[in-house]
Amino acid sequence: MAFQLPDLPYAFDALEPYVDARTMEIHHDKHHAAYTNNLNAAIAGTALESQSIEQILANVSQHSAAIRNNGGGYYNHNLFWEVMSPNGGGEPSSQMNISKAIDRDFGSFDEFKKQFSAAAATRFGSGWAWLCTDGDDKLFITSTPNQDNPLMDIADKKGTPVLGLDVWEHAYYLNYQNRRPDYVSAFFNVINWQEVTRRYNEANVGAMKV
Ligand code: MN3
Repeated sequence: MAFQLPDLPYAFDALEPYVDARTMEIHHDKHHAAYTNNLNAAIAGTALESQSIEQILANVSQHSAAIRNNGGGYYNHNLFWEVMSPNGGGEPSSQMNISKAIDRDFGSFDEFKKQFSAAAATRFGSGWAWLCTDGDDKLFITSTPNQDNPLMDIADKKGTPVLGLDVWEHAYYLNYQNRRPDYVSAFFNVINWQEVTRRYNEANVGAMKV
């Protein structure tokens, strides 16, 4: 069963003015499609065809560079589209577990925003910034190069991503050119906190402490 490119959950222009329609179209239809097709080509005829993407990433040190790069690219963009929404942005409702956990683990939403933005701004070259949970309810921020992510056994800090931000130039260059910090700031206007808290709850079943 080959991996499928998911449809975007909104129109290409739905996140304007924060993310422009042309960027969304190329990013989804070209970049994400290529990761998906290249992943399928890399696992064709192997036992990995019957594994989930999470299983493949958890043992990625045993696989080829093509599987690491394209498997990561496939998973990361699946998450990325879902953690943005035209109805998103602002701070998570204080009723959401993710809001309570952010206050507990970072002190305040503003402090979380500062640390996440710094992780995104300082990731050298191409990569991702992540808000993750460790499976024992705790949140942490990390970043990864290229299409790596914290599910991979080769990651410096391993965990389950609940929010991710693509800081490859292909994600922002048409609209923001070299101004990555402006793109990172704009991202906070489209974060889908309903989805982030859903992922946080799902990753901590049986371990929730908030
Ligand atoms: Mn990308």
